[in-house]
Amino acid sequence: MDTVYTERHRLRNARTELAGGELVRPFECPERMDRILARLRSRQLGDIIEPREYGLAPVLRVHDADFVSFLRDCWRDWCAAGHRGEAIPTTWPSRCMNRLVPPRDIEGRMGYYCLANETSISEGTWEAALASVSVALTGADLLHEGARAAFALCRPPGHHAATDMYGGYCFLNNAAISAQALRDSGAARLALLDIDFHHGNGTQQIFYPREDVFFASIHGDPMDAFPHFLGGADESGQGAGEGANINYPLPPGTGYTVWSDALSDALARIRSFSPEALVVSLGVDAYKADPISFFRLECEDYLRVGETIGAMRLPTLFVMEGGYAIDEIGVNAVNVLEGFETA
Ligand code: Q9C
Ligand code: ZN
Repeated sequence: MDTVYTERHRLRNARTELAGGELVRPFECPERMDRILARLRSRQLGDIIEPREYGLAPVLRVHDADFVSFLRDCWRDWCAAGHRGEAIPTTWPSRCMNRLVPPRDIEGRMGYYCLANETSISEGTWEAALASVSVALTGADLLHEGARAAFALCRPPGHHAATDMYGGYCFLNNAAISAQALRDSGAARLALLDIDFHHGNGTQQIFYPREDVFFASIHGDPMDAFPHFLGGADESGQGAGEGANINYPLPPGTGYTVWSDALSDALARIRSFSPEALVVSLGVDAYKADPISFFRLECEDYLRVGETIGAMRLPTLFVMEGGYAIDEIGVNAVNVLEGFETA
């Protein structure tokens, strides 16, 4: 299968992540792509192609217009306010404050639109996020043009980004935007499978009321893991979308035996939904050595993951999400793709 990729991800090169009360170098860093590219090339998986240009229209099919303007202008407005560090909010509309109006002031706007402030906004973040969307959309186009599968090597990732919230290293929801684009180009029903270690709260929120898009996520139990405030087993969709959402929250220490039972169950549910295509949010942070996660998948397990997904025989778009064990990120991501191709 072919991979869509652009060097423009390097425009996202934040210096700071708020972690354990310190500002550290972000786990979500440009080298992640270098490692995956090196593995793709050594395994000769297919061609690596540049994304096409799309503009904002497909983004605005999923995200709120003022949120998109906020992301576009945030770095300029933050600098204009005289701040010297990277843009990090300090106040939120928390549970006891319900004036839910985006403020004028940049500090207020950041708090309004931020779901988690480990994620600094830095110069070039918007340009990289928009380029990452173009990677996913080009992958969707490849499927639309008849490819059985494509790999959108997106960075920054997207699955935590909701209609009007950024955070968790995500700004624009690449998987959701490309799924919506597939719907708009004629696919009547679509499924999203999220195998990143973290719950895909953004993707779930975007499609929660919808009956045309099924969402399944396997992730660390939100009682124990980020993003903490969504991702429970009782979240099954809303209104017409009731029954089109399923979560598999799993406990610390979960290994492949239990994890793959959840995968099989999710795929059985997806099969009965009979989608025309599948979008996989491909995070590989369920790996045992991931520095911020607590599952115990082995490198070889990712081959089985790919085979199991491939056995669905659906046109499949893989969209890169998380994975922070740099030394194995290439092997793990490409193992999924190679497993898929042997299925
Ligand atoms: N102590 C993705 O994998 N903070 N995002 C975790 C751990 C945020 C992960 C804190 C993790 C975001 C795309
Ligand atoms: Zn993750």
